[in-house]
Amino acid sequence: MIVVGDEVRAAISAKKAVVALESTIFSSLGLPTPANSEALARCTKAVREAGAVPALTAVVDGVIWAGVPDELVQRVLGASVKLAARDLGVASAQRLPVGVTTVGASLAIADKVGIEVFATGGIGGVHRGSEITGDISADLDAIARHGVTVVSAGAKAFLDLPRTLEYLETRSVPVIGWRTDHFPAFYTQSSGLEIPHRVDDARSAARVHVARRELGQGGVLLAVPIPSIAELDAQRVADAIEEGLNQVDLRQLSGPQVTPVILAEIEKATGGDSVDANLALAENNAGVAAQIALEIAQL
Ligand code: PSU
Ligand code: MN
Repeated sequence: MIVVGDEVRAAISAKKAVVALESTIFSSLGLPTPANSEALARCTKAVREAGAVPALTAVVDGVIWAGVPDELVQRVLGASVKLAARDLGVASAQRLPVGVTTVGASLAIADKVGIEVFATGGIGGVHRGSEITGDISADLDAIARHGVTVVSAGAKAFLDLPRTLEYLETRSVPVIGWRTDHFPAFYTQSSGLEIPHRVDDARSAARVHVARRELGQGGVLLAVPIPSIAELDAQRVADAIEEGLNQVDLRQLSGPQVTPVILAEIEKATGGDSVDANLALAENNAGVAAQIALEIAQL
């Protein structure tokens, strides 16, 4: 069963701006405690200050929430079961006590309840070595399928970014730079990879969203670089990623176990700076998403 939180339901029916949020990033799988709850607080504040309503998605006691009520948020923050879109129906039918949503799961929920803008830190994508493992995040197909504008600082830093962009092209997902011509690299502003489109303000992003909706096409990936003040050193990040990927190899990890382990290694290797950067970019994305949601509401 899907339930829309009271405030979110009122906002949707009044055609006001709403921004959906995934919950994996706010759980221990995405960020260490207490950075995870700080991230949620900063993201929801950024959405509200821009004048929109945040809709946190998660599953609690088998209920699929769009707009988790305050009294359930602590349970979501403490969750350790990650739910992709394919897991939602099972989690609901089997009354899973608590699970956090990926980008893809969150988009499925948002689309179902009529939320058109979503924010996160970084999306999943094509993993390095995918030609062997076949590991391509279901987030990419979810963006293609659901008519939601996805605001992120690109994809997770340790992915195969060129192949991720190729895959998005294959699935007809427009990748649009926010005030940039290059795909961001999560912890750094640019991967050096060119992307085909750019917008320089929220109104322009909203117009693209509406044009796609008229065409009956799916979602858009809006790639927003990390604020320059929060950017990490590219070489340091590359070294840290190397370290994380080694761990994954050594421990022979695969599937959903990969991300949490690599993120933890990057945190270790950067002395915690990666966490600060992650919070800054997520907060920034939430604010940009809220501005776009407001513009869409006005068009
Ligand atoms: N980006 C991060 N940390 C994360 C994720 C993304 O920096 O934890 C999460 C998001 O919820 C995303 C998911 O949707 O990982 C993708 O997981 P997978 O690669 O297993 O599809
Ligand atoms: Mn995967």
